[in-house]
Amino acid sequence: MKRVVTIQDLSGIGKCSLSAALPILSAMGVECAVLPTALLSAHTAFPGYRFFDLTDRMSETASHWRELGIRFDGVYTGYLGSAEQIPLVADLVREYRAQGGVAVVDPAMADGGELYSGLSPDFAQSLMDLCLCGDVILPNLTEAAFLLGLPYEGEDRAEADLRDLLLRFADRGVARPVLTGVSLRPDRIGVLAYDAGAGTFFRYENERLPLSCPGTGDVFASAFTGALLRGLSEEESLALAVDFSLEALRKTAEDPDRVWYGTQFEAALPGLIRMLEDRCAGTKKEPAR
Ligand code: PXL
Repeated sequence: MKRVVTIQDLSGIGKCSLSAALPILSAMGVECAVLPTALLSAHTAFPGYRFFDLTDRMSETASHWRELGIRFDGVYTGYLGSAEQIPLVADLVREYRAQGGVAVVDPAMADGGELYSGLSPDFAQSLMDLCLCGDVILPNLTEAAFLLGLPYEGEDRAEADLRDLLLRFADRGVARPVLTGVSLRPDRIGVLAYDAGAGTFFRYENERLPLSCPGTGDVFASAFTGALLRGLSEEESLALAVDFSLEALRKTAEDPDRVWYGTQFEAALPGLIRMLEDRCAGTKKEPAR
C-alpha cells in the first residue's frame, strides 16, 4: 500500500483539511500519515475560532519519523499555520521528494477574492517558495492571483487569461501548475493545467451546481493525491477529483439538513471507491455532457 504524508491543519469542526484528507485517502486505499500544522476549534470561517499553532511540534515529529526510517511515496501540503512554517515545510517536501515521492502543494489560503481570516498578503506571496518545491500545485483563481502578486479579476475569465496565469507559474519555475475552480461557461466547472516540460495544456470540466462550500478545495486535492498514488496519470487524477468534488456537492445540495460549513463528501465516498476501482481497471467512464 502506498503511504502519503499530508501536512495541513486539523480543524475540529469544518469538514476540511485533515478531516477531509484522512477519510478520503483511506477510502482510496492509501495509507495517510499526518503532520498537523495547527489545531483549530473550527475552521476560520467560523466567528471566534480558537487557533493553536504547532510549528515547534512539526520538526520534532519529522525527526522521530527519520529515526524510525519511515519513508513516503508522496507528500501533500495544505493550509499552513504561520509564515514561519513555510521554509520548514519546504524542507520537508524536498526531503520526501528526494526519497522518490510525488509532491502535491495545495496553497490553501484564499477563495472568492479574499484571504482566509488571519492570513496576510505577505504570507500569500511567501507561499510561492513552497509552490516551487512541488511537482504539482493546485491554486484556485484567488490563490493564483495572490501567489503571483496580481490583482484578482473575478471568476469569469477567458481561457487565454487563465493560460497566461499558468505560463507565469511556469516562468517562475513551477513544473505542473493546475488552476482549480475554473468555470469557462456558467454551467461547467473544472480545472485547467499546464505541463511545462511538454508545453501542453489540459482542461477538464463537469457540471457546475449553484452551490459553493468551504473545504471543497481540500476534498478535490485529497482525491487528486489519492488517485495519483493509486497510479492514475495526472490527467486521470484531475478528472477523478473534479467528478468526486461534484458528487460531494451534489450530496450536499440534496440534503435538506446540510450544514453551511462543509461539503457532504462522506456520502460520496462509496461512489469514489467505485469510480477509482473502475478507472484503475482502465474502464474510465466519461461524465455525461
Ligand atoms: O481549505 C479550507 C480551510 C482549511 N483550513 C482552515 C480553513 C479553511 C477554510 O476556511 O479556515 C483552517
